[in-house]
Amino acid sequence: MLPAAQAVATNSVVATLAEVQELAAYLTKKSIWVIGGDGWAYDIGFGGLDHVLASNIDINVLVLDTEVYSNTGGQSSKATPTGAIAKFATSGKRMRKKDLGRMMMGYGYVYVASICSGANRNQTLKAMLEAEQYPGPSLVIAYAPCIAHGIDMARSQLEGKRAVECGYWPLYRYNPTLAAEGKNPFVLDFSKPNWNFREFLLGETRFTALNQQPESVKEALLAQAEHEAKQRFANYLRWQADTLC
Ligand SMILES: Cc1ncc(C[n+]2csc(CCOP(=O)(O)OP(=O)(O)O)c2C)c(N)n1
Repeated sequence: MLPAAQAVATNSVVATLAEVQELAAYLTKKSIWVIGGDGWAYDIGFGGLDHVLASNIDINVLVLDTEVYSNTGGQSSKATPTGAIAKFATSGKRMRKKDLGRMMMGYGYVYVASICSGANRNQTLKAMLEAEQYPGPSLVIAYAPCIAHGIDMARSQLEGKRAVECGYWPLYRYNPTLAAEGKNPFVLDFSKPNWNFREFLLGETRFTALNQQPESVKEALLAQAEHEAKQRFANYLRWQADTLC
């Protein structure tokens, strides 16, 4: 842009543009980050989020996914997983968590990452840097253990680690730049889960509250939650193996 302006500049503008040229090293790339919760991203702000991510602009979105509307007292959102107790889902959510990352990967030109700092700081950093560097829209979904989960918040990083290890929360990066290089854009960042899934769920009061339900209901919801997580992991393995993603 500057050389083109210099080519047509006259009079005092020439000196001004020369000064701009001299100071060019100080003109850094503007980094734009939008930060919001799951209630906003998955539900009430989804139309806007979808519109922005479907655009061609270089913008980054970080979703702090507490899996409930935390600020207003823990109402269930579309990010709330099967079986979790929340307001408006007081007997345990009956439907699965919306897969926002998968939806946005469908565009093919949106950078998408699922992260959890308690489980893997290196992957968290990598994803944030890649999102920043990607010259289009980026979405980073971060697992955010919350007081509404009924855990000891002093150990929230450890809870995140457990969530990843048992297959509850996935770590992945989908980078359209790799596809442009003929490579698979989908990278799975966690190895085979230990599937201590139930143990993990029953360590949080949002799931132990299912004890108030008939045993058959509790059992069905816990089994459904685990089945969905296994299905999701199987999908990730397929995508990772797929060279034509
Ligand atoms: C369109 C709209 N509807 C409702 C509200 C009221 N409101 C304020 S904060 C909030 C909860 C947001 O939850 P989430 O996005 O998950 O963020 P968290 O509180 O978990 O950080 C709601 C519903 C709002 N601000 N805007």
